[in-house]
Amino acid sequence: MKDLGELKTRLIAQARAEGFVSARICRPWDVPEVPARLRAFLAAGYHGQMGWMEERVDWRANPAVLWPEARSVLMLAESYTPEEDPMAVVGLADRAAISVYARGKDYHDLVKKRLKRLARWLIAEAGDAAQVKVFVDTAPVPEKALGQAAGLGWQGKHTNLVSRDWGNWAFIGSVFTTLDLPVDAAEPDHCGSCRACLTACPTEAFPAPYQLDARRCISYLTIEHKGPVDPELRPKLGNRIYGCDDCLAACPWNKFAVQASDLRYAARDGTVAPPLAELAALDDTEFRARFSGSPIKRIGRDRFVRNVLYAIGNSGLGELRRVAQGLCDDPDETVADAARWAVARLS
Ligand code: B12
Ligand code: SF4
Ligand code: SF4
Repeated sequence: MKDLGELKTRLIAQARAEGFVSARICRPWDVPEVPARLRAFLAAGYHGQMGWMEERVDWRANPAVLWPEARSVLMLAESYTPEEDPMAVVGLADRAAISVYARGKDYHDLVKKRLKRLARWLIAEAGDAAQVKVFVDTAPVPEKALGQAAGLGWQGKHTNLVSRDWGNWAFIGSVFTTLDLPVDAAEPDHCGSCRACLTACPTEAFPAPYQLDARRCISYLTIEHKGPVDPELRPKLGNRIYGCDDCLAACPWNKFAVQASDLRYAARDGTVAPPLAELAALDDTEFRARFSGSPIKRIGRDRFVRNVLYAIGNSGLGELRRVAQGLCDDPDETVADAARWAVARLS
């Protein structure tokens, strides 16, 4: 067996060469607090319609159960720091706000390719006896908790991973392996008395620091939630039509944010402040063509136009009433409901 300490040093260097901003190692069983917290989250119903979170709870709660032969988990952070001010578009009445992570190419594809290359490198170096599996939001893995255990950063009060070296604009990926690689120290919490993310949230989605009620989160409401959104919450969406960045943008540790690792995360044409009227007019074919390769495509035209209509209703712009009026008889009942709501708000 090769020297695993030396292999780890070269593996981390290889991960950095691939573009990951940080790479650190923990054991799969280093997250003993997760099972009780995940069960509490589910028992409170905070997952809303994300019924898939109730499946394979034993795996999601405990990575050691997910793959019992695994001995080490390499946790990786990939920066997608925006070049433009992420909040500049929020409040531009006739424009749509699309969250930073969805302005470029789908991160699942980009991160997964990098993880696979890294896994192939590891097998080539360690020999066939080593087994490896890679994940990026593709399996029931508690990525943030593992990231903290490995020392990538800590789970901030907004529940996302934050680092003193790269802020919070980063995706997380993992490489599980049967190799017994030396581990790194967990990262302690550095939130202190700060509450910036909690107060920045437009929908008061945090019942307590470090806990998110997804049912109130704009990211959940615009991406995951099917059917009509609770009328009480619709005005709070503002012009956010896909995801939300308010809590992330508020974090003071972003002064240490590093440049995005891949140019393909940069905003593509038509994703920074596109006109609401233009988006409301998209039919299914146009929607698919416009958002090909983007994570936005996943929600489909109907949910997307529903979100655009809530933003139109929140715009206060009488001239957009006509746009909403034209969708009041849309074949999709949720779109038609959103259009009627928007017309009523603008009347
Ligand atoms: C489901 C999900 C969502 C849901 C629910 C989010 C959530 N916070 O749970 C919704 C749709 C709302 C969502 C939104 C977003 N998401 Co998301 N999401 C996930 C997913 C698939 C699972 C997360 C999960 O298991 N949640 C369940 C709860 C129980 O887990 P948890 O938040 O970790 O809960 C912990 C805390 O509550 C904590 N806790 C409870 N009490 C206490 C007390 C103390 C003192 C402490 C310290 C902790 C603590 O313990 C719990 C268990 O660890 C992960 C990918 C993955 N496989 O992990 C991506 C992931 C978390 N999402 C991500 C992103 C980028 C986002 C958005 C920023 C996208 C956007 N711009 O709109 C927003 C952020 C919203 C927010 N404030 O969290 C990234 C986060 C990267 C990072 N730096 O952390 C991930 C990791 C995907 C990835 N691979 O990069 N997401
Ligand atoms: S993503 Fe937006 S709505 Fe969700 S918790 Fe953060 S600030 Fe609140
Ligand atoms: S904004 Fe403040 S409280 Fe929230 S995660 Fe960042 S440091 Fe922690």
